[in-house]
This record gives sequence, C-alpha cells and structure tokens, in this order.
Amino acid sequence: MTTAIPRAFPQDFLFGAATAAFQIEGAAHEDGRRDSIWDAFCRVPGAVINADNGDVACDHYHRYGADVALMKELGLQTYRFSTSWSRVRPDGGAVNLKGVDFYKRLVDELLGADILPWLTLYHWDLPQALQEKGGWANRDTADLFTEYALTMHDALGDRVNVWTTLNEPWCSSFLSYTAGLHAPGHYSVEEGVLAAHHLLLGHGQAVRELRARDESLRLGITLNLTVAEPVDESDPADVDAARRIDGQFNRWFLDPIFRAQYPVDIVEDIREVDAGAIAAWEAAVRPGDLEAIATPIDTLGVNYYHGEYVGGHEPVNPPIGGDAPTDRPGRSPFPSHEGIYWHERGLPRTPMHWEVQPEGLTTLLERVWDEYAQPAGTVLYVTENGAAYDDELVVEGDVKRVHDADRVEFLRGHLGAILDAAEAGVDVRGYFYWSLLDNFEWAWGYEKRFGIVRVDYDTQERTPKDSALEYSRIIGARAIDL
Ligand code: NCW
Repeated sequence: MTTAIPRAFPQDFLFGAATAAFQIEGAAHEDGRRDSIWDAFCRVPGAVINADNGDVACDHYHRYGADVALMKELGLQTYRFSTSWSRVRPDGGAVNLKGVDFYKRLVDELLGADILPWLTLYHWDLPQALQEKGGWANRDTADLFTEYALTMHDALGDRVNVWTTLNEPWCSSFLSYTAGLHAPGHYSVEEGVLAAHHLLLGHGQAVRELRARDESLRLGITLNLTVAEPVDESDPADVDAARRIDGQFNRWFLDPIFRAQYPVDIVEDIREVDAGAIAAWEAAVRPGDLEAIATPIDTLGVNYYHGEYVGGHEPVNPPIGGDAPTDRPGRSPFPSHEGIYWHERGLPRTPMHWEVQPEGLTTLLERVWDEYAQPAGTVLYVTENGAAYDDELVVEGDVKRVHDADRVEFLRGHLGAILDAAEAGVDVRGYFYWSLLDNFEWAWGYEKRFGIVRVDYDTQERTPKDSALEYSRIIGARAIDL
C-alpha cells in the first residue's frame, strides 16, 4: 500500500467559494428590486438558452440562512458574493433600504458562522434604468457606481473588510457591448472600449473614495485573465496572434490598473480596424482618469478557467464547439480579431468546450505576480476557478449523491497548480471555487452546472456533490494528497 504524501497550504491561505447576485438570488421582483440589464436581456428572444431567467434562480434571497449553514458545514473560511445594484439603488439613484437590509442579514449570518465575507460590488447586473441612458458607454455610470459603492459602505463598512469593485470587466465590456453575447447584447467596438474605460474609471474612483473613508479596508478588483500561447513560438504570425489575445484580454485591464497606461500596441491594432471607435475612446479618456484607475489596490483577484492556444494561420483541425451558446448572431469580443485562429492541442475539455489545463494557472500567477502585483505591493487571490460538468444525481439507499469525479480532479489539479506558484515565490493567499451552487450560467441558462453543490431547480433541494466533500476534506487537512 502506498501512502499519499500531503502537500500543505500556507498557514494564512483562505479557502472559499464564490457566487454572484443575479445567478443565485432570485426574488427578482421583491422588496423594491427593479430590472437589471440581465432581466431585460433574458427577455430578448434567443439570448438565453431555454429563455431561462433569474426570477427564481437558487432562491438564495429566501434561503441564505440554510446556504450559509451549508458553507459552515463544508468548512469554508470565506464566501465571495456580489451585491445587486438593482436591489440597492433600483434606478441607479435613490437607495432602497429593503435591498440594503438583505445584505446586512446575509453578512450577519456569515459573520455568525465565522465565515469571512468577500464582497463584490458589481457582477454584471447594471440597473436597466442606467442602460437606458447608455449604460457603461456613458461616463455618468462610473460616477453612479462610485455612489453605489459608498451606499454599500455606509451599510456594511463596519462589518465587511474586503471589497472587490468589479468582477471581470472584460465580460461586462467587450463580451456585452461588442460581442453581443452578454447583456445588453450590443455589437459595437466603440461601446466596448468606452464601457471598458468607464468600468475601470468607476473602479478607480470607488477605490479612492473607499480608501479615503477607511484606510483599513482591503480593496481590489477581479479580472478574468488567460495565458495566450502561440502554436509555434518561431512563427511571427502565431506570436502576433498570441500578443493580440494577451493584449485584449489581459493587458487592456492590467496595464491601466498597475501602470496608469493603456497598451499602445493594442490601441493601434484597434485603430486599424475601427478608427472611429478609438477616436471616441481617446476623447473619453480625460486627464486624471488614468491616475484614478491606477489608485493602488491591496488585492488582485484572478479568475482562471482556461488558456488560449492561438495562431496566425487557419488550423487543419480546429477546436470543436465554440463559446456562443445560442444562435444569436455573434461578433468577436476582440476588436482586433482578423487572422487569429484557435487551434486544438488535445487537452481535455469540459462541456463548455473550455480546455482543462491546471499548469496554465501556475504560469498565469507567476506572470501576473512578477510583472504587475509584486512591483505594486498587491497580493493575489484566485477568486474564481471551476468547471461545468454533466453531473448525474444518483440515489443510493436513501442518500442522494453526485459522483463528479471530473470536478474532483479539476479542483485538486488547480489547487496543486496554486501550490506550485506559491512554491515559486508567488504571494497567492486564497482560492474560491466557482461556484458554491449550480446557478444561472448567463447565456447558458440553467443548462450548465458549475456548483460543488447540486441544486434541484424544482424543489430547491441542495445536494453536496463528491467535489464538495473532497473540498471540505482538503480544507480540514489544509493540504492536498499527492
Ligand atoms: S461566463 C464566465 N464565467 C462564468 C460565470 O458563471 C461567472 O459569473 C463568471 O465570473 C464562470 O466564471 C465567469 N466567464 C466568461 C467566459 C468568457 C467567454 C469567452 C467567450 C469568447 C467568445
């Protein structure tokens, strides 16, 4: 018999799970909440698989007590959730106290269970009333976001210490305003670049104001980052494809936040394809904006799911499947995409068609640490990582089980990749599995299940999957077995 060798996590490493308001709360028309852009987008024919919506979702709004008890049972040390702007300031303006109260109750429940609340202010659910005024393409939205951040701090500043401004601004700009795949479903390069700038501006302003109120807060942002690998390192077209993907996914956000500048190569690439968009964007980037965006942050949240294997020549065997779940017309989220091709490299893929490549997380953490975080004195957290699999519920005796062996392996692999990065000197202090619960997976509706806890959407019954039990075991041991 061989004995597994435990690989321990650093003492202060935090284990958690993540969710987002629109994806789990439901209660869409209760206690003064008004439509967000996602409520409206769900009504657009063909925008979301099965025309699913967030009206009920996981009914977390009513079941948060039991959900927190479940987190406690699993041993989670921290819980990353988002607050809904549409609940708290339903028209983007006046404050709705009933909405604020929900988050007070949730945070009190977490604190009572000794779980650290990790609050994200914006996970894509802009009040529809603000979209009607141009949404994130309108600069006023950045100011209103800052006001909303302060409203949340008024309510929770005494109880919440860790604040994340935005989740994945790449998604709420380019995927939403340029690719049309996420709400509000527009197809404009100009709106995409404007939205990205105003999101970043809102982030910077909010950090500045929150910091001025309370120096002890731990402030940051969460980005979806990737590793863009060229098919052939010695082929200039392949290397250029990787540069453009890296630039549009990663550097477009990392450079302004950490260096107070946008990547010049990408500005020029976009100018080539849409000079008008870049002219509008140049006019929108006002003096002082970049200084605001680069207000120092304490934590950078890294969301990692998969890498990009790209080249500059059409592949002989292109990857099967894509990222668009519906038949809605698609446009690339990358303004500069001509001549970039995704290639197949034989890695396993999840049902989202996302590659599984834990080593990519090590590479990514090392790169972000060396080039951005360490020089700025910012520490890293993996604020999302997870996988959707076609889970099956089985009944064994009178116990329900989900034997999600793939997800168990995914979890262990990525935790191992984090340990590899930590051993190489990266200051990475925590991991949040995405997601605690199966939930509303945006354009994929309820079809894709990312949870370590299964949700039966007919009964709202929660069933911890094998991955939840394994995660709980790992958290208890503070180690993975080799
Ligand atoms: S869609 C997405 N996700 C998933 C979502 O549930 C969560 O709210 C997000 O933070 C899981 O993690 C994030 N990420 C965007 C994927 C990019 C798709 C790229 C499409 C290119 C055409």
